[in-house]
Amino acid sequence: MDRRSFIKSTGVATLGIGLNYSKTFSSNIKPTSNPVVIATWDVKNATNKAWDILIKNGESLDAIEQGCRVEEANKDGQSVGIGGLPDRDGNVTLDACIMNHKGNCGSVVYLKNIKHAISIARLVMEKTPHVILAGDGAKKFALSMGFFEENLLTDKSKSDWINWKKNEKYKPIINVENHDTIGMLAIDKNNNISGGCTTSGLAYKMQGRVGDSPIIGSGLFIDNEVGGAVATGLGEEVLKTVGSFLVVELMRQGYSPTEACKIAIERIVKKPESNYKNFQVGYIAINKNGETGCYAIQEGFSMTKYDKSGNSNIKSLFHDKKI
Ligand code: SD4
Repeated sequence: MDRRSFIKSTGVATLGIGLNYSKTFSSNIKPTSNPVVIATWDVKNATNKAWDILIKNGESLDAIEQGCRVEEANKDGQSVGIGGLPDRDGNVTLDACIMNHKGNCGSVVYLKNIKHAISIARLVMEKTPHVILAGDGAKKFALSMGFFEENLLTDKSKSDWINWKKNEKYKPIINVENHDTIGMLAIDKNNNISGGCTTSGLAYKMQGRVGDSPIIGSGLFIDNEVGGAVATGLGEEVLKTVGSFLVVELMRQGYSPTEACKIAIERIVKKPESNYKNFQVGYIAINKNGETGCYAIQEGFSMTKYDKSGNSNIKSLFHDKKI
């Protein structure tokens, strides 16, 4: 492929920007808007909790963990923590990961009966020589760290599952109740960026299925010199394009957070035989300057942002709209 067709295919031409590596971020850049926290979907309680920590000079990693825990403890959220919709056999299984400004990360997959998956992911990062713990091993580790088991299947999620079983049709739902997997990114007053992602995954998935959310590079990626990104939506499509890593690498090339998210979404949309009209993927991103952005395939995605001007929910641009 020559340079012209490469530029065209990556969407650079559409955006009217060249591949200008001289724009590469330098750690000398002094952010002006910090602290900032952003999260996928409409989760103002979660960003509020994170902001409380950031504004008191707290570390972005603590803000991320505590912010994500708010949604994990919310029984009404049916795609994260307690209350999450189960797999097709009735098991609520959680996936989560966390990454800090030093490039360290931890993750849990297929975790059962422990609601604060994000905290277990952090402990995997801090207390073990590993990055990912799965299933029974993840639970055993959580119990050894003082966490306790509880039933995560609420009456509401159980009755939704029983209704679903009448037809057993598996179709990922677009924009579940505007409030889905939580992905969160924060930059603190010391200009350090961290991120986290926590979910019960897709409703009625096959037993054993793991999505993008706990996979570093797909569901989440942080590079403290450049920025961070996190994904929500149909995890299989994010995994196939290593979406969050892609967004961060695009920001490294000089793209704004919104532009980077847009190009990563187009990577999915333009795949051969892509049936993107049937599913949703959304990205949010933050760069070292504290600038933020988001982009999705379908209308209906949003990002919650808490910065010095307050806590607000911002509608995302989506595939058919030009930026
Ligand atoms: C997954 N990406 O397990 C998650 C689910 C999600 O909005 O984000 N839903 O594929």
